[in-house]
Amino acid sequence: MRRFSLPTLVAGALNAHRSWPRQWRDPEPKAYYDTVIVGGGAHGLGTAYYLAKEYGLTNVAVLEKGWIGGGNSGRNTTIIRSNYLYDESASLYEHALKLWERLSDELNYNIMYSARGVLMLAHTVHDVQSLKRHVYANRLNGIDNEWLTPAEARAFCPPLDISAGARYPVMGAALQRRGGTARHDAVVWGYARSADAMGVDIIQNCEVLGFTRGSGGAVSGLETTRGTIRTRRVGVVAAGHTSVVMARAGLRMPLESFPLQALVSEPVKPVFPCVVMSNAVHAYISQSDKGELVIGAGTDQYVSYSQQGGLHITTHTLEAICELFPQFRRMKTMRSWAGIVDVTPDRSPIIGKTPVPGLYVNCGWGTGGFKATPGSAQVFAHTLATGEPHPVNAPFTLDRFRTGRLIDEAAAAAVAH
Ligand code: FAD
Ligand code: PYC
Repeated sequence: MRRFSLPTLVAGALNAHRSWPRQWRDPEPKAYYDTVIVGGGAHGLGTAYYLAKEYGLTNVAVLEKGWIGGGNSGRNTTIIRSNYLYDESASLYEHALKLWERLSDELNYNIMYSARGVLMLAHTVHDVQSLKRHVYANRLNGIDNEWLTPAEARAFCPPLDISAGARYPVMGAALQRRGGTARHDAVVWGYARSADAMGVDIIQNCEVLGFTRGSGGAVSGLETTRGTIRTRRVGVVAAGHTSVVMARAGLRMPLESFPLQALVSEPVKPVFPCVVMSNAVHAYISQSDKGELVIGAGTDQYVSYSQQGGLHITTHTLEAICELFPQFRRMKTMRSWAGIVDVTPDRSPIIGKTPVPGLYVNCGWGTGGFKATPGSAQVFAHTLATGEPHPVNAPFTLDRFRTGRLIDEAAAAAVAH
């Protein structure tokens, strides 16, 4: 018979009481909202949370075509880090990392942020030079990052094979100790619960089909599967499908959409202490608190909206993982999935105004937006509430693709795309 200790029972009762989805308030859309967020992922729900919390804006709706967290927010491998090369990106992701460090307290909801360290492997001389450049650049920006020898990397991550004859020899690694993981669906629920408590309407099964425009072409409302909603301010946060939504407002976005896949193994006892990423072999791995090895691959090579990527992509990733960590050869895959990521030409996000008055966009996170969630949401809320960018998102304009002032972070993306 299974036994429960008193602390476990008490914790269970508290969690059941706090669990936001059980207290689901599924509102009918109102006729008018000051602000509407399109997309009920963590970025969209977080934006609504900061609009209410920091700007007192509560006549806000989040419209989600499916269920909250059913997009990339609930499909990613939850890696959090801020070791980006360029100042603009380092500032954005470090802003987010600082918010992650206190997000459970802020939301009074355990999002299970775990700073277990992100280790990025170097397999070639080029990798060594590139990762060391990141270490130095990060330190100049006050961001922790350090270089480890192969032996130090193995001491930090004992399952790692550093033998000289390995198919992917390890020549060293960059370690960001403050990097780690968080529980993705808890982030969605935590933001949703708090936004809901402040009066935000979170409306599921509500797809945005079109935009209505008023004087000067400004946004005046949205056509949805649950009727017309009037509003004067819309923030689109519809990762993967941004181009589709924005086309409905007559805007062509500099984005391409690709499937990105991940999988988990059967659960096992704790065997893997950190996060390991290898861009050269297109593989990254950590172990969830449930015991599953969480493994991610690169994107498919062709644009697609199919949430089922090519089998050869994950096959390659699993072969690489077995080369790097031979003890995992006998593990079994439990389930796999894909999400659709939208990628800009410079692999950096777009957060800000559009040429349509009242229409704002937050997109282009490609393979790496989970780690940005709290920072992205907070600066987007600032932009929506004030009509001006926050200093952190000021460089990430849509306009940069016209002016040529790009932020080409491809080298730091850490995932092949
Ligand atoms: P989403 O969670 O996708 O939310 C957008 C929502 O918009 C969706 O729920 C969708 O249903 C809704 N929507 C779309 N169209 C409409 C419409 N017309 N009307 C209403 N709603 C609409 N990032 C990292 O930093 N670290 C990682 O380890 C990592 N791993 C990843 C692994 C995989 C397999 C994938 C797919 C992504 C990964 N990412 C990672 C990227 C990360 O998941 C995303 O950048 C991030 O989750 C985007 O959050 P979001 O809230 O913007 O998008
Ligand atoms: O950007 O760190 C990242 C990442 C890991 C997996 C997918 N993206």
